[in-house]
Amino acid sequence: MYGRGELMKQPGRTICALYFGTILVMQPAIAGCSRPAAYHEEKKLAPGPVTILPTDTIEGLAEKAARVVPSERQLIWQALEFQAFVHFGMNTFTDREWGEGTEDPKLFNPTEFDAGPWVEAVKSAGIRGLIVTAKHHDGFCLWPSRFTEHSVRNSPWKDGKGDVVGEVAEACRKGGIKFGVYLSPWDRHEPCYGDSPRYNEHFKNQLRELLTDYGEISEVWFDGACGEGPNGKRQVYDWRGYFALIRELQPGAVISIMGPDARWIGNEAGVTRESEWSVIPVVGFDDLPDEKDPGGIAHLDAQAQDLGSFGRIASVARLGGRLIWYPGQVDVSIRPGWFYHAAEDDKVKTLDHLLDIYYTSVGGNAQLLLNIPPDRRGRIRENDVQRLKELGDRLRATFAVNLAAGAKLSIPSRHIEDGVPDAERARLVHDNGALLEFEYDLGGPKTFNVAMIKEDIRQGQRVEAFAFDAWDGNEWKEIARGTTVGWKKLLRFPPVKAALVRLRILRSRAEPGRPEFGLFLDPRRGPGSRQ
Ligand code: FUL
Repeated sequence: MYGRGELMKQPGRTICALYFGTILVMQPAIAGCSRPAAYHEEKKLAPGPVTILPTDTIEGLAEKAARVVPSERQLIWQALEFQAFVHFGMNTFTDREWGEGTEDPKLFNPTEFDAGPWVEAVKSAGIRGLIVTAKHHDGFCLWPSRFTEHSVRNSPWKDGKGDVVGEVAEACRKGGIKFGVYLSPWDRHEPCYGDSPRYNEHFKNQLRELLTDYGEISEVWFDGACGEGPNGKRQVYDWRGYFALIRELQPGAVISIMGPDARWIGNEAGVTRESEWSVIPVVGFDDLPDEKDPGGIAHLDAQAQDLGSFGRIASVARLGGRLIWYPGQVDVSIRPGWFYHAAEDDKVKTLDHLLDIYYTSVGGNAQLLLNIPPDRRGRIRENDVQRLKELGDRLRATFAVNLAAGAKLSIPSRHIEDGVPDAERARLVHDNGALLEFEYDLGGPKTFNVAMIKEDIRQGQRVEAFAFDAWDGNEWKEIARGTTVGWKKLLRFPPVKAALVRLRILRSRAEPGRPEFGLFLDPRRGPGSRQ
């Protein structure tokens, strides 16, 4: 099934297979054509899973891969781009990363807790949502849950009348950012943990409290840690029941990591893959997470280097499975630990490091979830606050003016006619190897060192390779090239001065549509910068 595919005619387009199993869907006339509306009319776009089988042809697989699109909730989530993770709880007061569950609730006593400044600080970095650890593995609840004594209700903080989750939710709402919760299924305190049906009921009760008492919840973040309870038995989580409850009570909430809406990027260092796909093939037809495969549903190995290449799609199809829209989320801490430790006060990541993470995650078709842990006062430390502002200032200074806004776009055509034989068609790509070119006349010389390319992911993710060139007055000079684009691709390079630039789409799974394009100048990026 990996051989060259038969030429296959479909209404309005012709599909042919070219090099390395890459499939190109070519339009009879590319220039100026915009297929998205037609795809909708044909009801081809699929926000749900698309089945792939050993009987699928290469052409069929390419067509399927090109039409998987995000759900509405995934689209809203992707547009957030940058969120804050806030690890705060018992561990903040015991100087640990994982508590035992035996800690005395009286240890939880922030002296100057105020969620308002958390929200101000994260907003200064350009962050648009915040996820708080309502319950970490130690089982201590930051809200006064009716289903446990192990919570803020039995702490001295506000005489047991406080509610961290409630105050953070309120501050986010006031600040105009999204609010989400981390709820650890692994609970080292809860006595019924390990008695699977009972604990699942308990967990759903807690989930119900969070989903009903705090207004809109934009994301529920589950990690997959699992252990044995006091009865010596390993807990079996009722993922199906948890998901159903979330869909029922907060249909707009994205369920992340051990959930169907967003996958773990595969590391906690802020690193993305060169090719980051949101269309992911998964083996089999089981949608649930499995604790043996952290970071995803359907037995996905979220740490694998290749998650979405066409070769992988083809090998999954051989076993039978599905294509799902499953975008990556990059969770990384501003400090070495997830929780606050005074010993790490001088280990806050540098601005350059955070910029590297930003450009490769937000600018690499993933969402950035940057953890900022408050201290024992219940405040974000001054140097972390300062770093967040520096990051935001730098991003604002860079992205304030799009130098390509108003550029005149032209799309040189390849003049491909219907009925041209497959082999002939392959020769009809541009002389420079591009399937499709977009030329931008900037209306005069502009200096830039950042470029942005975006696909309209409502029509799927299609581009497999691209190059970006500038006209130096005599000839085209290639500035950068890359593979996937998706929601957003950001490229950094030494400053270039040019009046004419072009984007070459070198490989695409289907007609790529017209990308959104931007050019920017990061004014403070020195000539010695690494990229
Ligand atoms: C992991 C947890 O074990 C860590 O403590 C942290 O919360 C991280 C974000 O997820 O699974």
